[in-house]
Amino acid sequence: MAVDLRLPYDPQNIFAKILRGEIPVKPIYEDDFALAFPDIAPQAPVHVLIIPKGHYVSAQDFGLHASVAEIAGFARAISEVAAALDVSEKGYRLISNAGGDAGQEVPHYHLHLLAGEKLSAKLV
Ligand code: DGP
Repeated sequence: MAVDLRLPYDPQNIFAKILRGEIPVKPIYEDDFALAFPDIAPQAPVHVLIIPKGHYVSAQDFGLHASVAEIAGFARAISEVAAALDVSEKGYRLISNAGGDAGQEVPHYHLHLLAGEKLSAKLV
């Protein structure tokens, strides 16, 4: 079911469980602000999810309520992930679905990083 952005953060969402280590993932990158791991249903040869460690429902929630340090740390982490994946030269796409019309399914802010081929116009 698509995310209702009016609802408060649900600590039982799947990415909160991943952050608590209750669901195992293969980390691509991790620091104080972010965790990156492969998407379970990849839409491109490289499809990685980048999530902040703080509890924010969406890009909107994160942008309005995260601290400047969290926002800066997350921005840095995105580039660290691209470097770790070695995709910055050929290019990559970042997507964040926010709310029902965008088809957001998991109510913890995340970026999809897609790469590894010439990407078609619509993905994720
Ligand atoms: P979105 O529609 O933007 O909310 O994308 C959520 C993504 O999360 C979707 O591409 C599939 C992925 N996903 C859902 N559950 C899991 C999981 O348990 N593990 C991993 N690695 N990815 C998941």
